[in-house]
Amino acid sequence: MFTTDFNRCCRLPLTASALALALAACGGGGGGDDATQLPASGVQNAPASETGNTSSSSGTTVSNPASAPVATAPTPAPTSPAATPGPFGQDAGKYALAFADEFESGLAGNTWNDAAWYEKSNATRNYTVEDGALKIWPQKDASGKFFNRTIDTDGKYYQTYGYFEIEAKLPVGKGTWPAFWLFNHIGDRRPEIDIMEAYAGGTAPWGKMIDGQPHPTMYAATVWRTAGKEEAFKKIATPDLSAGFHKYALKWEPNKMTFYFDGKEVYSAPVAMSDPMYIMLDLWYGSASGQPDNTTPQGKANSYVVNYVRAWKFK
Ligand SMILES: [Ca+2]
Repeated sequence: MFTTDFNRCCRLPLTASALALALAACGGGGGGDDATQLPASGVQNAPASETGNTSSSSGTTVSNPASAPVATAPTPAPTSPAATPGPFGQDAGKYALAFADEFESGLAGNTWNDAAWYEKSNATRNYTVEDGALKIWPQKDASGKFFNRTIDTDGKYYQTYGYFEIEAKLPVGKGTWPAFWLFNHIGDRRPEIDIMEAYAGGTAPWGKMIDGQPHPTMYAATVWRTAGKEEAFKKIATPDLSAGFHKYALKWEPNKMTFYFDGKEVYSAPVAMSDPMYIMLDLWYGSASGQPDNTTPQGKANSYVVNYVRAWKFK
């Protein structure tokens, strides 16, 4: 449990000092697997008192919105882009499109990196852009190990505030840990906004066995002021996220962050963060999803498929 909490706690490798901070912080109300078990049908907000999402570092109490349960059906196929798309479900007139990749023509090297700044790109190719989408799939490399694949805009695109959205379908299998997040490394600070992290291999309701494979049936939204300082955390129960495309989004305002699933608000937290952040799409392994093994489906057919990523600024 503790190990699970810690691993979920911070996505980035930590320095020794940051590790100590993280361990201290995650021993508290970090919201691990002992948080409320939510029904798998539809999206529901658990009572705030049961999610343990009270900050242990800043004293900020994070509350849940009183939104009604949301039920969504997966989109069987990726949607086509509008000429000037607005955030799904939002008043488009309040937003100006600032960044968009519809993944129609390869991965633009002047926009994206294919490895995090602290690692080298693995030579085993486990991603592509085809059929109008970015696909990242589980694959063992030449040494026989699964490896992290990170697609990010570090050094190439940053944004502070606005609305951030992807439409994506998630992979299945033990150990898979797909994510969509905003991040930056500024000196020793590691501000991080996890818009979507899923753990198919995790204990229900993170994942559910279907036809012999664990499917993702919940995801988490998390905000870190820096490594080890969790400001907000929410588990969001969903339908099977590998069965079709869904929209995962964040509205980032100066004193508030609001998370959306298929255009419906699922969580809001009064967190103030003001750093420029870059965009990350990745497929990693571990944490609450467990370790990948020979049961984990490899290959393109089991991809984290991202139809688009878009970001708007407030007008
Ligand atoms: Ca697309």
